[in-house]
Amino acid sequence: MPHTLFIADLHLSPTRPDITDCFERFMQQEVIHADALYVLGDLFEAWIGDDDNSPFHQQIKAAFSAVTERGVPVYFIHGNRDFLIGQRFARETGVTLLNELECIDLYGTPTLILHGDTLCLEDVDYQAFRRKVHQPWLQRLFLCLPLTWRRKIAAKMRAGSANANQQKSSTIMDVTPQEVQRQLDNAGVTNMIHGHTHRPHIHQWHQHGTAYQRIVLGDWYDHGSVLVCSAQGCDLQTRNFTHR
Ligand code: LP5
Ligand code: MN
Repeated sequence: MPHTLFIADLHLSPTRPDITDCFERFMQQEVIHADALYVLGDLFEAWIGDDDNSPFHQQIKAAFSAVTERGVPVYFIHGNRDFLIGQRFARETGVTLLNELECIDLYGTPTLILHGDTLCLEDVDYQAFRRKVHQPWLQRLFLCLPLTWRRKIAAKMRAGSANANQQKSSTIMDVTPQEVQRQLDNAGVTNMIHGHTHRPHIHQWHQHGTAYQRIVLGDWYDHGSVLVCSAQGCDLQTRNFTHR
């Protein structure tokens, strides 16, 4: 049956070969049979510039090229860890970079897709941080720095983030329901798919007699998380890290 796949929050890094193995298997065995793959951000643990062409990054890029060369389109929306993925990465992999918010036609159902960080408005510290690091001049400056410096700054940011997150309540780090509704209404659609919060679930609710659906993709920490959508609907599935 024709189907489209969605993933997010893999946080790929050389320190987690189990996640990389599962991702490569997924690309080679599943994505090649799909109509399309959407990666909704945080594919990498941290991305510090397309010029960081390490053997690990070459390996991941090869996995994308193998799929796109066989004619399966792959679309990417930036996450809060890899918002610096740029056109060079896109050229090298055949992946199409999308805007932070897109409306796609999913087998007849208009669906809003996004990473999900922009829905967490109660996390005011994060939103302030996001506004800063999304300034084009700051990104250009960062990308001019030597890779060793960039690696150190990214590590500091990751540590600062882990530390800050320990002080935040789980409500603050979840989406703000009013913002979900506002973005849906603004786009004039009833369906949304996102990641970021690491709380995989299919939420369904009614508002003024209209049915709404919000699908949250899971992270790839203990197992893979894959959303499979067809004309029949969407199914949130998991994948084992160890090959059985
Ligand atoms: O990522 P995660 O899951 O830990 O938490 C996110 C939010 N944190 C972030 C920060 C990223 O993890 C850092 C990624 C580095 C990317 C590569 C470097 C590119 C640099 C480009 C510069 C132009 O996104 C976290 C949210 C959480 O999701 C849930 O939504 O709460 O937000 C924060 O932690 C933000 C903090 O509240 C405030 C900022 C702390 C960062 C300290 C920076 C120190 C930097 C020193 C640099 C010299
Ligand atoms: Mn995220």
